[in-house]
Amino acid sequence: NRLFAGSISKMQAGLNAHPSLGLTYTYGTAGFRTSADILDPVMFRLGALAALRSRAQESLPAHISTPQVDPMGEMLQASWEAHAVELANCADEQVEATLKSIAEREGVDMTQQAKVMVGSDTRKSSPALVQAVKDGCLAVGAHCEDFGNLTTPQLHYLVRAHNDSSFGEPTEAGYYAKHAAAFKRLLAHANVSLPIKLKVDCANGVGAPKFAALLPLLAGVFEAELCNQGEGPLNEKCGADYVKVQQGAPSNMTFEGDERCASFDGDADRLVYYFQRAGQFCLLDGDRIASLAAGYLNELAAAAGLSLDLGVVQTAYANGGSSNFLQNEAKVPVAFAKTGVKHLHHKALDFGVGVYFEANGHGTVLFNDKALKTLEKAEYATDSARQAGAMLGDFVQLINQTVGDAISDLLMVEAILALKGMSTEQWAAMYNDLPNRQLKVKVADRTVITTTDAERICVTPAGLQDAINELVEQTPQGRSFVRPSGTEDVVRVYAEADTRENADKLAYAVANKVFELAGGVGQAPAP
Ligand code: G16
Repeated sequence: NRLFAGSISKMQAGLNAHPSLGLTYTYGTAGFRTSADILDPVMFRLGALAALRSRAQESLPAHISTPQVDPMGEMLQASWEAHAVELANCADEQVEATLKSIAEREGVDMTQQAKVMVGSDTRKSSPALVQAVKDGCLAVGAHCEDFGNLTTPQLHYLVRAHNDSSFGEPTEAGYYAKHAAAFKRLLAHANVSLPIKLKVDCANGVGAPKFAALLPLLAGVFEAELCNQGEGPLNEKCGADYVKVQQGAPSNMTFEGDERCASFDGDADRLVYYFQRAGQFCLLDGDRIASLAAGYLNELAAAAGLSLDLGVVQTAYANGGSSNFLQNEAKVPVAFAKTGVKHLHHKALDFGVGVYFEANGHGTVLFNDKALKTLEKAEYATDSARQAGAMLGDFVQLINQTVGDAISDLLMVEAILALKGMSTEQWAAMYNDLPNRQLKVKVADRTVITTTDAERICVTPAGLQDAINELVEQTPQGRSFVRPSGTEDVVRVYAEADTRENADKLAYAVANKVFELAGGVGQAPAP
């Protein structure tokens, strides 16, 4: 009467090798994020859960990265997040019963084949965590395929391609071939001198070797000089998050004049751009990428004579300058979602073409089924309309629609700039960013902060939102919000205003209110 008859000994052996540490794990914004040395039992259990998820989808492979799991290559479905939390936190003796109960609740047929695909990054902790996943799969009789080092979005691509052959070849080489071919088809319509040149900071992460592997396929069309290729620690003084939060260049990268540069983050799912204007560092973040993509895809749809219902999804972190530009100048509908690509992705599917980007550079463009059908069935009145329709089709191929992908997003940006004949300077001139500042506040228990309205309003602790309102009212073009991080043990504070000085002043005043009303620990925030 046991669920995993015949594999019981493997389950017990797995539990013996990956025993519970008696800790409590939370799923947060994007998976179980904590120190690698306490993740071993979680990865073992998630290996087993991914196998169940695969069986729930009639043997379609599921995957584990950090660790979001889903057979269509998208982020794990919300109900399964709850299962993951339940399984990660039960006692060793309860693991089997918990898996059985999840299988029953989800109607999983345990006689189905199961396949799990796993990838890893360049960190020293990866091999042991991958082994834990493999043991979890083995414990429930599932096949696990280890793809070695990959960027997070490459793994999402592989899972999707494995389950849907129309998406692409389910190999790493297939990923490069698909993206390179679509990029070159688009570039054939551009009137710019080739090759396009770019400097790319790879955050000392897995994006470095993976992007390098793509470059030979783009020879003559696109060249990139790579920095921070793994010689230093991951994300340290480099990478998209550092550049965005510090609003300055990464280390080990020098650039002059209007040279265009970009930064990936450690697992290459985020992308930001920058250059210098009169010696000043100029950031082009996720909001800029969204504005560029939304504007251009709308232009193409109009040229093709198609109505595709394009919209943009942003979070509270979106710069007020970008939201204002999109809504009032570009006349594009904007929806707001909570932080975390899983929330944006979901909301973006409400649009025919859903452009979603977090300001931190994490995002992509989704073409929903209705939009894809419109494209497929389109009848064009003129050759130029037909060409615009074909180019939209090439963007469908170029963009990794499973999840935000720094490599694919970079190619999308470069293609749009080339097709529009737009310089970095002109891209930056689309709208003006309001000066902004992000801070972190350490508190005893960050769950005392609760929010509503896509995290733009703070509900508890009592009095905090009133205090924020008062500070915002005193600040020209002021806006500020606070939210508990879902990946770090801190409260995040965002503020923007008419000037750098006012944005900093507002951010520190709000951070001090958080410290005072939400149980701050250590030193009060100070510039
Ligand atoms: C993850 C999520 C992002 C989110 C970020 C910060 O990024 O995937 O959607 O914006 O964490 O989240 P929080 O403010 O809750 O800590 P990444 O690049 O680490 O996967």
